Amino acid sequence: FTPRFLKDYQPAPYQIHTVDLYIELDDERTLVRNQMQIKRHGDADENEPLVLDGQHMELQGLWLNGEALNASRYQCDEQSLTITHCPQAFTLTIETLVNPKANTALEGIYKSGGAFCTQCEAEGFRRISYFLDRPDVMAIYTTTIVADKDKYPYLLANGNCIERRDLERGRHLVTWHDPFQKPCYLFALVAGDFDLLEDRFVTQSGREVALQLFVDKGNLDKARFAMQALQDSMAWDERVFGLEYDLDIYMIVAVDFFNMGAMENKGLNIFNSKFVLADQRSATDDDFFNVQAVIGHEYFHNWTGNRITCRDWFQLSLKEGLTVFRDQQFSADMHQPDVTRISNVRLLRAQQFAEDAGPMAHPIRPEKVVEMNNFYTLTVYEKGAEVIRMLHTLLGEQGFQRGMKEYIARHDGQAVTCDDFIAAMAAANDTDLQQFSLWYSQVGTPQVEATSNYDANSGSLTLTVEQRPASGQQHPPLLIPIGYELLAQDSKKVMHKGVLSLTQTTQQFTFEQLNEQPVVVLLTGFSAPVKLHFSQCEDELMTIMVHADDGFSRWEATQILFRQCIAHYYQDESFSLADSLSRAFADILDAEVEPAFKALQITLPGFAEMTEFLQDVEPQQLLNALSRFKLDLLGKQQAKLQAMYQACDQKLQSGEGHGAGYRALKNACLEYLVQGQSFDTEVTAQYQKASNMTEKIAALQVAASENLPCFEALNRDFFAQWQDDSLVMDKWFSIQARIEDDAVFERLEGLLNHPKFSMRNPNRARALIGSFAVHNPKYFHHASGRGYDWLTDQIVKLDAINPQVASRLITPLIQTQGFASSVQETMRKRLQRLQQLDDISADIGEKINAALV
Ligand code: BAL
Ligand code: ZN
Repeated sequence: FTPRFLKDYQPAPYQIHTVDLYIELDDERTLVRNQMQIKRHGDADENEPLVLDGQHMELQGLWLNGEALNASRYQCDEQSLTITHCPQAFTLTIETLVNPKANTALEGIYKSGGAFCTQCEAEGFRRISYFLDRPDVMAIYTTTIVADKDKYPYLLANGNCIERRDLERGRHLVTWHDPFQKPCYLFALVAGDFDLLEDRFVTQSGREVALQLFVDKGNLDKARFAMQALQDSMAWDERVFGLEYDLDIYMIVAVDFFNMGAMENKGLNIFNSKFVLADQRSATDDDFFNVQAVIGHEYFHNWTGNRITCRDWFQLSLKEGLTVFRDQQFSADMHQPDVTRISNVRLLRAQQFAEDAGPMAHPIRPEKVVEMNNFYTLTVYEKGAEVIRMLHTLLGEQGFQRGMKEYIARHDGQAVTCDDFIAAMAAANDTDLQQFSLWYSQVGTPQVEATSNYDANSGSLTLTVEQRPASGQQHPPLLIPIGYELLAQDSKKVMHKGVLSLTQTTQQFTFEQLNEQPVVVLLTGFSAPVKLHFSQCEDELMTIMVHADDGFSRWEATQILFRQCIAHYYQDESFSLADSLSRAFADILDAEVEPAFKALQITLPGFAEMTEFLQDVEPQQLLNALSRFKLDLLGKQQAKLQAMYQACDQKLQSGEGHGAGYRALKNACLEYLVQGQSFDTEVTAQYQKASNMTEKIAALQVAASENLPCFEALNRDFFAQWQDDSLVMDKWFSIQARIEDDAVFERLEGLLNHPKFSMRNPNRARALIGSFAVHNPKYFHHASGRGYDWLTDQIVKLDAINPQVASRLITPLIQTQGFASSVQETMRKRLQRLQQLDDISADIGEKINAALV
């Protein structure tokens, strides 16, 4: 497993300027003829060989300037094709055969159901043809596809369609030309028989763009929401960023077999159907939210990723961090900003913080990579977006947009670096961002410690703020924006608010002329991806919980109270709920706030979030603490929770207000109410009455997790009703994996052999294996180690089929940090077993080696 290093970057000695592809599709013998115009770079040595990347292909023929190449001029191995004595400019034609049907890794050309499709990011194009498979090689593509017309009436590729005709033997040919130069990772091809939803978008300059959404037959109604989301994304990018779409057509194809969420191929996005198909009956409110966010994300890539791309893969966050920030802003504008922001932070703290503290910790711009697919991480994406958000906070919306304009003016059509982005931002705002750019190279979650001191005589408040690198890390002080509010004790009004720039290891900030001691709110809006330590008493937190302007801080105050309380339960088996906290919980339930916000406020920190805040965690002890705390809250506030549950139900039945908010709150109450096991009738009623998946699946989920008597009947009913809907079946498998009873391992074995289960379908594998490892901590962390064994067994099987998916699913096993040493040891034994296997993929090998150093 040989690593590559950012410091070793060299420009390619050759550039490929045009690519003409002729592809005759066949299940097992797809022919690819690739004709390229290539030039040697002016600075390169004329003896420099041309080394093209290529894997899993059969070379059929090779021509240079039309002449078949003599065998002495080239060498071919499992990874590359090397050609010597190349002229300065030439045409190279390569013919290869590939086998889409045997391609279970789902990179390059493969079959999803009956359709051919492609996935080239990061390094999948090398499975289609020999190529300089790196993002700084940008070319103009013309793609001709030939296939059987009955089976594959739609033949799609990037750009505009320039030719279409029938051929002999029932075949047809379609040619596409993409006028924008692009790296090969943005190449795409699809051939299949679909239902097509069509619409249009008129851009701000008056150009008409055809919008086409291709879905499996019978699913047209489930595509309408995605079409609306696309139109909303296009309008939003024009309104907020002034960015207009550039081609005459924008196509999205939904496929069932897909490693990622979706892919931003130029003009031809390919999506996991999970992020396209949605209707009220079969999709939850979260599914709708995600469809809109992912449609937006891929669309926004057209500028941040496609028009301006990455010089090399170490720069991935250049496009991903920025585009996640853009999709988060889009979602915030389309929904409630506070609720959206809290969701972003929950994901970051529950998962990215763990990654940043684990064996695969890396900077948002990694410096060393074995398998690039391992770096499509929460760090590159989510922490990357937080870094962009900090820039936005420091520069303000106008300054940020000035920087974006400068970035695009300088680099449109280029493959660039994170440093280029920062330089454009700095130049446009006449500021120095050198210290800020340290965020691109630091590892781990920084710690910030704050204390406050109020001097009543002088009316001044001094905040002393100190920053420290994450444990085991070293770096100079970062520029950390710290949002704050000062709340008056009596009136509870906000006296001051703003952003402090922490630039030194320790720094003091003084506020004068305060005639009373304020309540200090720090890190408003979660203004930096740090762990804040700022000791505040219960009264202060309760004031913030109700009166802070900033919604994130109001939510965070309740979370701090909950976390502190859960820590007491964890440390002391006889601990029981203090009246003050019970009253605070009642205040939250009584408060006049949006239901979606209230739902978040009463949702307790989960297992993963709590392992971040405790040390040497004994998993069963933590689960026990979480459940006792919930039960005690229910014991004290059952009447209020029940009333709230019923009030939400009535609002929903009367169709009043925003349904999703009431559904979220109703389900959040349900999570408490089922704890006593006396809620069986209500759960059954919720399941049976629900006309939407949000309420139905929540009822089934709590019935499963609490082992309610109604579960078996509801589970059978659900399966009978939805067995032919692939996305809903993923939900069903996920629920089965979460059932907490001693029969879990036999059940899991049965599910692996279930006729609806397939290891080759990434969504299904994630639904069963991923859900068990992440959402069934009681049995995943079973003291016997059986949970770790089961995951290890599945990783071995999956790695032989699809290393990329296997490598994602191993995450809970490598993140041993935070657990008690005996737990870590039990986990490591399973990793050692994997390390001893001969034929493990580079994807898994890189992670295990990192975990076992
Ligand atoms: N570029 C890979 C999928 C995505 O981030 O949009
Ligand atoms: Zn992306």
